[in-house]
Amino acid sequence: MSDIDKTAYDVLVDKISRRGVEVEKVKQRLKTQRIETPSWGYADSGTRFGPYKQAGSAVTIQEKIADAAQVHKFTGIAPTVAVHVLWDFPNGLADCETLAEYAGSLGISIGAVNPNVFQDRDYAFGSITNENPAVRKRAVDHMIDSIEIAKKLGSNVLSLWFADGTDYPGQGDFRRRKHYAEECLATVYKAMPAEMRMLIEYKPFEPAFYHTDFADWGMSYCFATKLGPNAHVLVDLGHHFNGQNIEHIVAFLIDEGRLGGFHFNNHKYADDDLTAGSINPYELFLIYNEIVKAEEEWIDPARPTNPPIAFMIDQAHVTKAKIDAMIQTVMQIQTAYAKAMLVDRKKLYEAQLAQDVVTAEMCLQEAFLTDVEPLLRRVREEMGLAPNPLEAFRASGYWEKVSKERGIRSGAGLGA
Ligand code: AFD
Ligand code: MN
Ligand code: MN
Repeated sequence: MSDIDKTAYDVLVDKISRRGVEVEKVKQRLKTQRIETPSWGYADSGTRFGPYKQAGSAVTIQEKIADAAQVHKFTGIAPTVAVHVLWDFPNGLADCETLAEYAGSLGISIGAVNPNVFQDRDYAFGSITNENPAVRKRAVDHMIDSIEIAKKLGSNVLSLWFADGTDYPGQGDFRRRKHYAEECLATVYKAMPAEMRMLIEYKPFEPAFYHTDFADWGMSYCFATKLGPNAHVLVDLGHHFNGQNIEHIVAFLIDEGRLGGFHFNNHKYADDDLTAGSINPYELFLIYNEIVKAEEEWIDPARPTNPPIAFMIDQAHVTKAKIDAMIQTVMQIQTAYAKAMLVDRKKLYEAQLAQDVVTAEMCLQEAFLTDVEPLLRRVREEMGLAPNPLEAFRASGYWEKVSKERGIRSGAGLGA
């Protein structure tokens, strides 16, 4: 039968089978892919020039969870929501009483718990690196309270980001601040239950303009390895200087068994929190190429195995409709994963050994340039989902209903 007579799916299956890729295994892995969405992505956000309010944006944690449940309902692979302690639980533990059950009633659960030690003005000169021991203690106590909240919510991931840093040379002592941070992290680490993981995020710039105390992957790695086996590095794609090779950082951390998770987004100039893959889809593919390689290659018992990776989105869309953009992001990440599984790894390995640069590069490019839509549509149909999650959500009438009920409001969080 000529390619013209076959469906797009059959033509795709033929093509990728010729690369030695087992399509049924790819489909199964796509069905079990898991992406976590952030509660703060459903609420109003903004820029440093002010909040940008949209009619219908979620305000309460219950509304955020209801919106997140829509993303999972139509994509089938977003069953957990990351929460932000002060933005979602302004009254702390009291706000969490029935939340796990509520999320469960909507078919989702709570994922990472993010303490907030960067918004209160007490932290203007640092949280766990502050010269004032009372401020350091306040930050540590908040993180320990966040551990209690995580236990209440059934979460095993404590996700830490510190805005600590200075704006001018001389303002702070790098090494004394590092010692304060090590001491505080050790106290928090010891307070975690055995099954909990600490993810330590890094960011080289903003809001501090001269230095940040957790500036790059190496510093987070160093803090994590001093703490113990349950502390890992969190890679936020927007937290690198332009041109940095993030897929190399990812490969290195996987090889050291310390890649704890991602905050997916994309950037053009800074930490823009744009939709993943919207500016540089090839970078997202190359990152997933390292993840897929690590999933597939024989595990060398002599080397550390990487813990389960938390694939989380960290975006707070300003100009896009919130739930549309979150579904779009999940679809972008799904596409990157599907393409990365289509690499002819045998041919790539042989080309690398032979120093055949063009063939090796073409192995990646031909996978990246493969239209995987027919495969994704088939996977969704086999999962009992609409072939296009975004179109299906838009046709559902959910947003028309809630945006009319909610209107434009003020609330907690980024866009308060
Ligand atoms: C900001 C920070 C960082 C953090 C996120 C949620 O840059 O990425 O993970 O807020 O707290 O984007
Ligand atoms: Mn982040
Ligand atoms: Mn960020």
